Amino acid sequence: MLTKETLKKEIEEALYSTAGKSFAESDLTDKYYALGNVVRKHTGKIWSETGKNQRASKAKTVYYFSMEYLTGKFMEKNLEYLGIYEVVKDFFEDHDICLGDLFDIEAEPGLGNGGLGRLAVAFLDSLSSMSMPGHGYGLRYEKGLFKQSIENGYQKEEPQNWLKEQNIWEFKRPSEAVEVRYGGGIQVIPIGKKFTFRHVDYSIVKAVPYDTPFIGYKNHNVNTLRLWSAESTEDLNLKEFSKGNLCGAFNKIDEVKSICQVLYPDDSYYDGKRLRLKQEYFLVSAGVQDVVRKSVNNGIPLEELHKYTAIHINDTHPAMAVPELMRILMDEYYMEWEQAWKITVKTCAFTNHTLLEEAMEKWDISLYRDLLPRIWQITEEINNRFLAELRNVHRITSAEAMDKLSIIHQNTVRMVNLSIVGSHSINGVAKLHSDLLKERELRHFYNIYPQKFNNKTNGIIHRHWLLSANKNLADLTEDLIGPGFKTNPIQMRELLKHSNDKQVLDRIMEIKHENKKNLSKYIYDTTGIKTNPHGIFDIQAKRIHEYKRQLMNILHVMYLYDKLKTNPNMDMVPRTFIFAGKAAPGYYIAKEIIKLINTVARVVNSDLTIKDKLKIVFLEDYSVSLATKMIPAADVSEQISTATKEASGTSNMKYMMNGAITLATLDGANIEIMKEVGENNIVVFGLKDYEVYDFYQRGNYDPQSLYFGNPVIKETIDKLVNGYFRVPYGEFQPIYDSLVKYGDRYFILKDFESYMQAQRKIGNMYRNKYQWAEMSLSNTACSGAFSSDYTIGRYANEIWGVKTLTPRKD
Ligand code: B1N
Repeated sequence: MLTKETLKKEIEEALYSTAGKSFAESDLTDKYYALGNVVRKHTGKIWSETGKNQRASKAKTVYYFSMEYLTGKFMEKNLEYLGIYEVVKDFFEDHDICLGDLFDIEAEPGLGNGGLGRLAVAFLDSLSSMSMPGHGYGLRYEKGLFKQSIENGYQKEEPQNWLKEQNIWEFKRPSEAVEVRYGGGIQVIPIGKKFTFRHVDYSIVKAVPYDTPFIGYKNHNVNTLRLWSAESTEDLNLKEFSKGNLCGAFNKIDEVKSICQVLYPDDSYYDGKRLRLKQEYFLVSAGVQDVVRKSVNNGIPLEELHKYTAIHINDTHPAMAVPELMRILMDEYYMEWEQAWKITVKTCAFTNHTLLEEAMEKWDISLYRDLLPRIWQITEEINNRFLAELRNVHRITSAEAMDKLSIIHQNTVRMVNLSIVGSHSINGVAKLHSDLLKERELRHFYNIYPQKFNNKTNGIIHRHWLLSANKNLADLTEDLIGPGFKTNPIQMRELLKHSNDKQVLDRIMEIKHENKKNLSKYIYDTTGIKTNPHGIFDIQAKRIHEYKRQLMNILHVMYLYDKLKTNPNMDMVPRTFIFAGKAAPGYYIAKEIIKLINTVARVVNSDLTIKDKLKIVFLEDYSVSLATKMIPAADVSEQISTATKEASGTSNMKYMMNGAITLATLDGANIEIMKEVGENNIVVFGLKDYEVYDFYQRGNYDPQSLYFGNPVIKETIDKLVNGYFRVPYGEFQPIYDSLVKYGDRYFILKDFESYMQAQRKIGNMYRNKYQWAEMSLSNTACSGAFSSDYTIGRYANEIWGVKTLTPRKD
């Protein structure tokens, strides 16, 4: 047990060693680093014990390969999970220091774009909190996702330099560096009747690991997130230097450094860039080499690798783990193809995160072959053998089926196909999404490998989104049903027993009101906009993407504004519509949508005639920290993607847990949210998945008839181009055209009427305070099912074969 007295001593010692200052001399930043060092020390021992325990048991271990990790800040979480939050808080309060100010000093590593990267962190959190041997591999990008600011309504991007100050949580491990090879050619060397392959003339990049401890929740278990960083090898410098070619030497160093310079800012979009391919192979090669080396060092026979090790491929970005493992087993351990292939397939598992065609990775053969000649050779051989299997085992004769299935197709390598062929499991991330994979997008694969397909609905860290982000709601929950839900969140259902207790319902509304006041203050401090916490806070915070339909949301706001203008005395619950989210820097229409939201906001917020009944806010630079402020303050959660487009969504679950009412299309995990909470506690609208597919198949969607046939729609949309918002002529023409001229790809006009109706329903429901509070309570109560602990339980059982390993205290 850490007492205040020992903590005082430890912080003082840490201050002397890290800052060379006494407590009295030190500033807040010094204290942050000192506290960080104390946490490091306490973590280190458990970390080392966890490692020893995992190695000694030889328990099956999963390695999660992901190009993205959205960790959020660590300090608060680490204190909480180590069980020392209260004593640290007391200590600093004695010195009139608020812990929140200390937490603010930490830079947030934005090493991900959105849901996919946050999910990876949720999984590491759950693995560690359930004492399962599971570790993450990723890249240590020097610049995370760009920092967003809004200037004159437009998004501006700046590099996000999270490593500018020292990162207290990482441990560099130079002695565990490995070499990654690019370019060159392959020599075939006959040995007797066989061949071996020798990679020659390649260039080497050194992959140096930086480890971050992932602490489990009060369970004496610490796993590892290992992020690789690129460094040039010394002899490379020396060779060029000795040739007197200084420039050349530096150019090469720059080229090497560029690999981990920056995270690609595209969410659900494939760009086909050479540097991205280099990054992906860097992660895969360093990671798989590390997995094999650890296994060999721990005395694991490689013939049985799959019994001890699982490799998880998070979307197709690390799909080259398949040929890379083949390469290592064959070229470095002299295994035969057949044996290496069996082991590889049994080791690897793959998650698909999207059906969007534009997100599918298809590498140009020439790029792939030139950069990774041996990986290309192996990929080609995998495909040849796969095509033979299709003909000889599965008796496939249809050219169409062969065409769909082939890994190599029209001069590209299709990474989804490679991932499926090379894995024993493929899963989608929500029930609808997994069904659509089986029935539609990947049906040809499902026909030959039905046993590989399964669903694993996403989850969220309830410890973060409830226990930490909404302490008052967590405390109320504990008062009502005891503390069991903290480690077994499904118990939150017991809250339902209190749905008719007016005192409880009053408390629920009070807590929400407090949270809204806090967000209101943040909004005022950062934007100068005054918002009314007595009205509805309606939030849509996520990446800006056409399929997520922020455009439909703002069009509805434009319609409401118009109604208020014609009738300023209209009886309406005051509403604040809050947006946040980044657009990919090259995604023109998404950036125009940001401009539109800010334009409408400027006009509406400054219009005194509507008497503060309507406010619009765009909060800049959305991040895990900002989400943590916003989500507990939401009355309404906008989850309005075009059906079939959002694979799962995860913010939908976070809002639900915080008692917001979801305004939802029947897409992704919204459907499962509805099943859990019941149809009366969610508001759904819009086209269903099969109706969307029906329009595609018949090709008969006609937005123009809706535009010309419905005066409300026409008048609203015309405001984009008729000067109403006083923007330069033509500013929003591309948005207008996307709806009226280019076929409205995301069915905004089709769903608009039913969306407006749903919004009206929300407004009416909010007037009945107890009815609303009861719905809110039901949402929180039923959200426990979406804890990532349960998701990880299912991955562990049904895919990886990983089990809880009781922590051992030495
Ligand atoms: O993954 C999340 C899901 O909840 C979301 O519905 C889904 O959109 C998201 C290429 C992606 N799918 N694909 C990506 C990200 C970056 C990139 O370069 C694709 N992100 C998702 C978690 O399952």
